[in-house]
Amino acid sequence: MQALADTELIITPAGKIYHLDLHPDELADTVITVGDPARVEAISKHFERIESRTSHREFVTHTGYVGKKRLTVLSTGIGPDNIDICLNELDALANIDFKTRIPKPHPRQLNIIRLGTSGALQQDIKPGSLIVSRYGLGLDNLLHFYQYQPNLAEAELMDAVLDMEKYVEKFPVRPYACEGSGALADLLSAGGIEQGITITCPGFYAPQARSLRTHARMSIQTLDAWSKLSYKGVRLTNFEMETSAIFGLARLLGHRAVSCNVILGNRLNGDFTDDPAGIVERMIELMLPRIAGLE
Ligand code: R1P
Repeated sequence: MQALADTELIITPAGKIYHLDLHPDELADTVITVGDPARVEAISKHFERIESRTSHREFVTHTGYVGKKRLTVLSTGIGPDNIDICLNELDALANIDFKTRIPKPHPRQLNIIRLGTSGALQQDIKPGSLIVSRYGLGLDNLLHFYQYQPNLAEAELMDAVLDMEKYVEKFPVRPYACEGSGALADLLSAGGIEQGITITCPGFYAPQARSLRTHARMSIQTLDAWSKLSYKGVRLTNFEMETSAIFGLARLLGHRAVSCNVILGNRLNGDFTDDPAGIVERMIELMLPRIAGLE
């Protein structure tokens, strides 16, 4: 196999991957991703020991231990374009030899777990609720740039989307469906947390049906109509800006991924939490022991 060119795999003079500014040794097998750089510290303050701390652009990374479990927590910043960078660079750290610049013969599988915030797309999902994404529906286009072979569930979910398009207004862009890890979703959703289908949007305003001084092409009424979408008893639950891209790239690269989001607001009835920091902290306190217990 040919070595990857300097412009293909960019390694800094310090031997670190270009954007994340991490050395391969600084990566644990289980990676928690968050959007907000401040949430990295909110998670690593629960670590018993922190091995390394790195900060470059919006990418803040802490690696340390909860009990015997080594964890990396990384902020991705906002949006699927950053997920393209983060997932490819995490995989390069795990699976490319930085000396020879050649992919290693036996790839290492990472657990990639997003702990995020999100808007609800069902009337009955209240702010403060947790949703574990079982599937992603990407409106963000990222996976369209990759050669991607949908699995059976993804093909069937897309059939359900195409069926709905017969009577519900189409999304302004062609969606793609991505499946997360069922095993990780079951682990994080234990105790009755709902597993859902999560829409990933390429922006916060018009792509999430918000019109301040512009006019969004997709309305809340359209989203309300799409809330009838379901696949194998899993309904459309929420939207945010990273999950589908994480699921798609993780599957392409052979990693396991899941996404757990706390609901800040309900977009169908306008309810918004009065304690955003508190509900994020409660998600972290509930999820961290589950993640630390992963085999
Ligand atoms: C938008 O405010 C951001 O918040 C949500 C969205 O996905 C987007 O990244 O997630 P985080 O709180 O994890 O950033």
